[in-house]
Amino acid sequence: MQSQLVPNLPSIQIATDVCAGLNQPQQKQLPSKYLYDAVGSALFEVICALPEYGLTRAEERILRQHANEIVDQLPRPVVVAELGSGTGRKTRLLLEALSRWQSTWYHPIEISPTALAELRRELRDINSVSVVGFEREYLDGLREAAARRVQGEHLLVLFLGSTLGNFDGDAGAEFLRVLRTILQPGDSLLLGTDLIKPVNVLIPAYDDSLGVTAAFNRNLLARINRELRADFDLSQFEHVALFNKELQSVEMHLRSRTRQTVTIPDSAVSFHFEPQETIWTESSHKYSQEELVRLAHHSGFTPRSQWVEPSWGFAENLWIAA
Ligand code: AVJ
Repeated sequence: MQSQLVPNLPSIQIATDVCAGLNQPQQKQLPSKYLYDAVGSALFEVICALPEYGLTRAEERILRQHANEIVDQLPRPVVVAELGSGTGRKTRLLLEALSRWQSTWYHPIEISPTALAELRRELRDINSVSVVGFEREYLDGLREAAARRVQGEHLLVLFLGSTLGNFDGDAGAEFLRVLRTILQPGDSLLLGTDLIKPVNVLIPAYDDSLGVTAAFNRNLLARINRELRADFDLSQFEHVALFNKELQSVEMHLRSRTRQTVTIPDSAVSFHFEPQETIWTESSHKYSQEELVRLAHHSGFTPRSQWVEPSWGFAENLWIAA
């Protein structure tokens, strides 16, 4: 396997985003993408192994059982771009299935250089795959990946793990619409989506008994301390998972135990917290079948096939750009 990385320039984006989020007058918030530094990514790996969090294992079961069937439905030859590379365990199943037909260019798109490096190691032994990773935001990376294809090649975009559900409100639909404009008719999207399920299953999945998800959430503050030299006292913020019925989303928050002030000296700012005030750190939307069909058409795709894991409730959707 051949592999290379297109790196990003170091940025002050995180400082800007943190200040903007903590300055929100109604509900303080922090972007969930910053949960995934080296520590956060390692904690997320542990979450995926927890009995309460069945999402990742459900998707892996679908791909293990149906990878050949999925690949057989794709227009080929195909170049693969993946939004958020994860560990590569799920991707490997698809790339191996593809290798029965072709050798493949694979473009993981990921803002975490550690995740990209681990992914390259994980896929090193698949001979028929050439990896060129982009350390970019999803749509910027996708534009670069799309620009590299040659006449006659189709693009397959992988967006697994129900990461789409982390876009709040209409942002997910809007994201898919923009994504579609980067594609050509006949290109495809393999979209992993967690399905609606009982609240008494969902809450433990995001508030597990070992406290791993709590650590994952609170690491966001630890990261801001590390990278921006802020002074969050981690013992004064607690993890909260709640279900927003109206939006059909699990929300993670960090709740201040007391009245307190947090300072980021490098940015010369401080933020005040009331007792019980929360920082909203992530939403994880759960999809219905009807919503998925609507979403596909609304964003310029035709649903082609769907594979459902019934015991947890997860759907892998293959959509073709109309
Ligand atoms: C990887 C973003 C899909 O929303 O379920 C897991 C992240 N957050 N536990 C999800 C997550 C808390 C996960 N995604």
